Amino acid sequence: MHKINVISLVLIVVFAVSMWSCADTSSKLTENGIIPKPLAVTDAKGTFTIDKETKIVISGNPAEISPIISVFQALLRPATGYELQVAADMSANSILFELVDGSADSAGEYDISVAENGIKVAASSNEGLFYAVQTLRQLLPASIEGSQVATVALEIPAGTIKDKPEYAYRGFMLDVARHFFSVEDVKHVIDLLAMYKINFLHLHLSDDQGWRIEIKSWPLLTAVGGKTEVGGGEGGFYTQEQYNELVAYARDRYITVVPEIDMPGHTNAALAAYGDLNPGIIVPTEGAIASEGIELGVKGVPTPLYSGIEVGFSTLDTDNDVTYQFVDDVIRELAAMTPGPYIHIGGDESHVTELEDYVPFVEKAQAIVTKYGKKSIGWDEIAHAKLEPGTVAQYWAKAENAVMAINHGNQVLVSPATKTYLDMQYDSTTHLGLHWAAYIELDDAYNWDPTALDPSIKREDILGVESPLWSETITNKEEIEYMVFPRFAAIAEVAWTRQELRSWESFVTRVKAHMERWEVMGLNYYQSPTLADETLQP
Ligand code: TNX
Repeated sequence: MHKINVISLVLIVVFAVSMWSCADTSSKLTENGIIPKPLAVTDAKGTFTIDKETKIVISGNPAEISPIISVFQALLRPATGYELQVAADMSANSILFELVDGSADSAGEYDISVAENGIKVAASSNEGLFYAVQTLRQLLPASIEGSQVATVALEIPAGTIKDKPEYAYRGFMLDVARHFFSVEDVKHVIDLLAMYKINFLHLHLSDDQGWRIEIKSWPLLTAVGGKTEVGGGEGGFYTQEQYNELVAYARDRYITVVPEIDMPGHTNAALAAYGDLNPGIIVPTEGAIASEGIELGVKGVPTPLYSGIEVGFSTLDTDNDVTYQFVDDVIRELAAMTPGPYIHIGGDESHVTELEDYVPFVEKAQAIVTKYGKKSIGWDEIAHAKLEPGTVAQYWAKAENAVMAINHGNQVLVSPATKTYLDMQYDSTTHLGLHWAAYIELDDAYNWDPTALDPSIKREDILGVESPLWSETITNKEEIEYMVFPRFAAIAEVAWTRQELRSWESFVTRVKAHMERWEVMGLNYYQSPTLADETLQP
């Protein structure tokens, strides 16, 4: 009896000490769980607690700052029930949001300083203030992500955070062509991207299996080309109204949409809609693999719809004026729905377009994009063409193509398939995804440096980093979540945080804190064995 009591006493003491040391750990700002990791963090004494009496104070043009205040209020509302009020002056319990003057290259920068009597947030742009809000969010307990009111203290340890993105373009690509995803699903993705300070959403809007954006001057693109998807499901498309809604939803979260029309290959859905675009080459029949069921396309005749996952079998007729009228109309309508600077013209895997046809096609498509006031992005193969100033080559497969673009004086967006492709399986047991490029575990997605991919690709040549999710095997929101998390957290940090500040050990601790958030958010994330607690291993 006595012995048992002593043991319990010892256990209680051990437990209390470990709880105390936990509490102590979580009370330091430098030991935060922020992803992507900020530029610099310091500690100070004390903590600040947000409660229902906390006031928000604005410094700067209220009309400019109020959207950010709404984001902050909305963030706190579901899990706290608080309706934080705006006050004119600072008090002993306030959060100041201040817009300050800044230079052109300070986009996205922000400072936070937390003291016992309040928080000050300063940035030279709304975007910076928005990122500061995302950082504050991550400093609050995971329960803040819940949709039910929970009583937890909203304590933030005192100290300062200075932050600034490394790359100007931090992107995610969603393939809505192989499988179609609803407006609601895309909004959900946008919400998740915003949390990780992503500022570009590239939508892969057309491919062999589907055309997903209404083009009023070519209505069959969606009426016919939008009718199916991989596996033969019903597919779908966005009306221009719905698309504009997505663009606005993203813009409210400081995310710019980059629409992609993949050309001249990956165009079977367009060829199925309009036979005039079809040069008459070999196309696989519905659901066929390359070696069987091959059918000869007939010039000028629509191809059958396609729901398999082969690539590289289709091409627009590059030697036909109708094709350029088509490209002009599509880009014109798309540019009118695109407030951002870029239109993506695809250009990958045009295996059945002769190089002598491919090069002038890309140059013409690029000129059309320029005519409508936008800059082109294309997959790295476009470097075979003469690129205009400002055109960006997206390096996914061949460093030599990226280097060719750089030698033309153009920048590259890095998306190496072996590191950033979120449709790659985690390992051979992953029930979703492909593995033609690699198996990509969480540490593979984290442990690489965009400036070390090739000796000829230097920091100044890199516009940014983008992580694509191709959807041949991905059919719904839960599957998107599974492939994206936790790897996307790694890529977001590669894009935001300078190389010398990143470390896998630090990332592991922080991503574990995010797993708690994902639990509360109900995300279907992958439990990476790279995060398994070593002390629990045999
Ligand atoms: C290659 S990446 C493709 C896509 C596929 C992807 C599957 C690129 C530019 N082309 O068409 O969906 O592989 O991983």
